[in-house]
Amino acid sequence: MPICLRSSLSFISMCAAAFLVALGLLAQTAHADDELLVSMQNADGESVGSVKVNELEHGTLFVIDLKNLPPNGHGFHIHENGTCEPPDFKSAGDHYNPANKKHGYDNEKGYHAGDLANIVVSEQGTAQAEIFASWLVLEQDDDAAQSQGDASPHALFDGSDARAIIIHENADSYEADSGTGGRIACGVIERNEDANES
Ligand SMILES: [Cu+2]
Ligand SMILES: [Zn+2]
Repeated sequence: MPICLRSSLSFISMCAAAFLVALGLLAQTAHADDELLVSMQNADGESVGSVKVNELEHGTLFVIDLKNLPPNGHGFHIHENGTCEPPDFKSAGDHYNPANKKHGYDNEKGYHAGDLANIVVSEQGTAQAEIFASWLVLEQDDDAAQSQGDASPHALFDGSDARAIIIHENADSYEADSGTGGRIACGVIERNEDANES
């Protein structure tokens, strides 16, 4: 901004205004990049709704809006591979587990970074819920990781551009044997490409 080098007062204030506008644009861009929309599909390749993955100041929020699912509780996890091949969705691999833990919130050797809370589907086949994971961020911030030491959050895209959200047949017991059974829906969480360009 060569205009900023001029010393007249009016140019200085114009320069400050241009800088503030630029800051505002930057903030907007950063916010948009922090929210990813995941389309969920069932074993027949039909849509069962969506999940918004939204990085907040202190963790990651999953905003769930689902339909056409069987009623009652279902395990809801992040799996390591960002590929959803129906009908069994085994392509998504195991639970995302960068810290080499065991499964389950109620397991003394647990839990996986990809372990999330169950969703409950209504008699109408719909589910609206918000699940917050304080231990997850989208991208690793190196400065934050150093200052927080062992308590540093796990970055969803550490070592990969994509992960999967899986919905299981049964509710998760939160114990070592999750009891969740088969995989009934899958969606790919993909890194926002715009974030890499800026
Ligand atoms: Cu799972
Ligand atoms: Zn797990």
